Amino acid sequence: MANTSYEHIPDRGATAGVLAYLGTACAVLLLMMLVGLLMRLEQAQIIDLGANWFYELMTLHGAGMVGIAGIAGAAVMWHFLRQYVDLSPGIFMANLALFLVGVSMIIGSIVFGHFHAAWTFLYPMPSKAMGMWSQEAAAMFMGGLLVIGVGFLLMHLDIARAIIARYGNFARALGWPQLFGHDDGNAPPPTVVASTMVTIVNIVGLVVGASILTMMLVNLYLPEFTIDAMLAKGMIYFFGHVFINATIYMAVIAVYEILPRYTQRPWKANRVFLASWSASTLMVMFIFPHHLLMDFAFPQWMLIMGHIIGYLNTVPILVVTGYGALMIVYRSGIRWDMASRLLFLSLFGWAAGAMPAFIDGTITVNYVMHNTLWVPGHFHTYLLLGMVAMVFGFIYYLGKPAQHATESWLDRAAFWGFTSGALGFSLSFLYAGKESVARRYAVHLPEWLPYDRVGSLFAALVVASSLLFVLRFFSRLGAAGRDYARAPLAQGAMA
Ligand code: HEM
Ligand SMILES: [Cu+2]
Repeated sequence: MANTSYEHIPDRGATAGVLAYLGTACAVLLLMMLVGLLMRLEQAQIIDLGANWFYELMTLHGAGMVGIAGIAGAAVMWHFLRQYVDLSPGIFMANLALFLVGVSMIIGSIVFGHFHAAWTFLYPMPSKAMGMWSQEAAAMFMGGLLVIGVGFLLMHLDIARAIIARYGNFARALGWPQLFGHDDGNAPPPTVVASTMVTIVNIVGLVVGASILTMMLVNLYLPEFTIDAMLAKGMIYFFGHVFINATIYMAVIAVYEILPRYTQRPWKANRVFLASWSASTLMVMFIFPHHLLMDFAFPQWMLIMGHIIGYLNTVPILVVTGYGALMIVYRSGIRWDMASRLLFLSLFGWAAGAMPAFIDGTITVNYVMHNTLWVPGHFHTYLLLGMVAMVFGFIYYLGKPAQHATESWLDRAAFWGFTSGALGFSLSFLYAGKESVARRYAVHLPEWLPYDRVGSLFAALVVASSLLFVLRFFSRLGAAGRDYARAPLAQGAMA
């Protein structure tokens, strides 16, 4: 049984760059989780920071989490993509350096400048602070986002260059010859298809995001340069939607690469797989109006487009990935360890988190649900139980000292703590949303407090379990004699 030898599919091992990304991701993720816990405790009226601090923390948490999800996703993608194409480690590190500069600017703008217009920095709020923060604080925040965006843009341009050098063009990297012509079985591997999709959509998204940030920075100092508020909102949500969605499309590469290593069954990009990824490449860019369904001033066709494409895009990648994973695992004699468990959990979390969005993407439902905690319920489910679980799974995979190394009860306790904590925490948001509890409110009505208190308990469980995951990672990093830079799993298999 359990013939899980890895030597047929070697992994070149994590580079120092990937480890630096993951170290940064773990540290920032934990910090932002603590910030989230503080917000929830404030809503539960267990602590009393005051409304201003709540909105400052909300701005920090939103921007920090979205950014760190991008960094963690990029680490997964870069680690595996470099097996197929020739990526530049220098540019990869430049992105991390720019990220750290941008994060410092953002933290400075919030902690010292008290900026709190949320990570969505909706025009014209940053420049109309009514004395709550200075122009410089707003400029620091938006400048910080711009610096981070430039770093990601550089990284994606390098990835685009490397993919085109190897495959000729994006159409071939997406497997179009096999999709539309004769399927000769030589479609690019799933990692290349996914990376191509993410690179296309993120380059477009980041250019749009950088454009609106630049326009708003100009407006900050030259108020006579005004911007159409609807256009600004559309551009911000286009960028924000694409960027946060891209994080899960990067992280899912861990599932495509790691489950086959565990089961010795390759994950082939068949026609259905290729069709799903190509379709989503377009759809991810056209569904952003699902954030704008309440804006009656937007052209109606855009809202209807958001509704319909929102429905359509929920299905394809999720289904091919979920079905593919079941087929790979079914009767494979897979050895369940922390990595494979977390990856499997992540597919459940992703699927479960997509459902509330599907419901909220219905225009008539959206009028009632959109500004409630239903929406944070949706995205915390797919980001925490989906995206973050994928990243922790990847980290456990990299850190496994040998193929048959056993895990301690503490790891398993952390797994169950994380799973039940994240489920309970997300459900407390969803249930509150169903009860019409407003989103982004520092102060809650007395009848809302029970959900907030239950949510806080589960949130604390998530933080504690994540801390155990991260401590395990750092202790393995520090352990003498363990060299991550040499493929740990491939070696374990030969031992
Ligand atoms: C222990 C884990 C976490 C806790 C306790 C937490 C807590 C919170 C709370 C209380 C809010 C405000 C909800 C509201 O009243 O509107 C929030 C918003 C948010 N969270 Fe989290 N969160 C956690 C993990 C995450 C993760 C992993 C991500 C993304 C990868 C994330 C991304 C966001 C975003 C984007 C917002 C929206 C901010 C806004 O409305 O401007 N959170 N979170
Ligand atoms: Cu969206």
